[in-house]
Amino acid sequence: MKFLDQVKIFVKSGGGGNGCVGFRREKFIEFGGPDGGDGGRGGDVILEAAANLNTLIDFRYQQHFKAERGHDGAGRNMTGRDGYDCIIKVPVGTQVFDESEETLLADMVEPGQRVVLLRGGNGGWGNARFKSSTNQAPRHANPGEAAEEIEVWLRLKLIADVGLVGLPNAGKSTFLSAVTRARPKIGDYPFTTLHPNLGVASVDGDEFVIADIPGLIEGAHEGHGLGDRFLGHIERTAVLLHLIDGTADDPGESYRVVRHELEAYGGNLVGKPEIIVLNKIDALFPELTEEQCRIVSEAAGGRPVMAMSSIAGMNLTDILRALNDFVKTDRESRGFGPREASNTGIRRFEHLPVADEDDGEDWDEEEWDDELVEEDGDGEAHAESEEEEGEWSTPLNDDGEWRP
Ligand SMILES: Nc1nc2c(ncn2[C@@H]2O[C@H](COP(=O)(O)OP(=O)(O)OP(=O)(O)O)[C@@H](O)[C@H]2O)c(=O)[nH]1
Ligand SMILES: [Mg+2]
Repeated sequence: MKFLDQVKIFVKSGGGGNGCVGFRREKFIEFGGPDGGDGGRGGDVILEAAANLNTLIDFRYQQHFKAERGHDGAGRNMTGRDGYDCIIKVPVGTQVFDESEETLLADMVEPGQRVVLLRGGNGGWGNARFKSSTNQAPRHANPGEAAEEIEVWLRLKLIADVGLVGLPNAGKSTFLSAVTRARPKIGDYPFTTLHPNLGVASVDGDEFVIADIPGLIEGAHEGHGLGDRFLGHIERTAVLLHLIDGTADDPGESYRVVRHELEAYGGNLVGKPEIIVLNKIDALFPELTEEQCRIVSEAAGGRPVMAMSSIAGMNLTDILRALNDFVKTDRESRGFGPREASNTGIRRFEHLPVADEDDGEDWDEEEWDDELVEEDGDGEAHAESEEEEGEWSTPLNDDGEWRP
């Protein structure tokens, strides 16, 4: 299918942090009791519908998304920090399917809508939780809940913002290929384009989707040429870009023919904003360009006519800007914010840069060391005996260093 943009991504939630087995040890305090803290919760994987994204292009560069693991608990009843969520921004209109591509898991229709795709694992309990009257020194802590991982398909149905109309050979496909990365077929014969093409253009940091459809000829509404059945693809666009071949003998007539077909089609196409552009001016002397523009303008009831050349790259930016103004106004009237270039869309974690996965060791070891030395003085806080050290964890190792 032409209009479907789809990608497969791998997502993994954060596992829970492990509970800690620890005992309170202080000079002159006997039987300090268990004080191992719980592990933190792992981060969720969350999808968020972003109004300022258009395409799934970002997912070409990154397909693996992982939330952060919960940090392990520690001695002195310290609970491990929760892992950060992984928030994946997708364009509004994205559907999420499971690996088989059949079951719909989520439908992202509202800007700002959030769906939790995977939940992070719970943290394990530390040994302080297991203390009871019959077991006052439990040497057992729970491990954190395991992470979940799945592969899902993201599917986006593109909706065009700008529709290209004009007679065959007006240069619609050439324009699309000049301002977007789309590579439609181009030829100097009518009806080169047999099915619609889409491309994403960007100007001044904004992006919009342009649809190139087969050319219209007189009687298209009666089925002449390829007919007007492709006009349905541009019914929901914000603006039409009407291209006219500047080398035509009577560009005014070209304009009228296409307008007439749009009228006959209905669907409020004639009521849409229209930008009229005389194309191929690289092949014309300046005086002739002016003359042709005047003729088209007259046919269009005195409306302004712009001039450009897709092949020579003349005035393309001006035209994109003019289109962008209409697209932005239309989007604002529908409650969407302005669009931005999409490659800024993915943020793995909302608050912090990504911690290196799994080990959970992002604290400053020296800082911890100082504190411990101060309170514990001579480094008494060691495991009770050599054999026990292997079995359970204590916040300090033999050298009195912090060991999570
Ligand atoms: N000199 C000149 N030729 C152009 C320009 N733009 C398009 N052409 C030529 O015009 C011819 C038709 O271009 P297309 O882009 O295929 O026209 P189209 O409107 O898509 O035509 P259909 O798909 O048949 O409706 C090609 O030979 C292009 O090279 C231009 O700016 N200057
Ligand atoms: Mg074409």
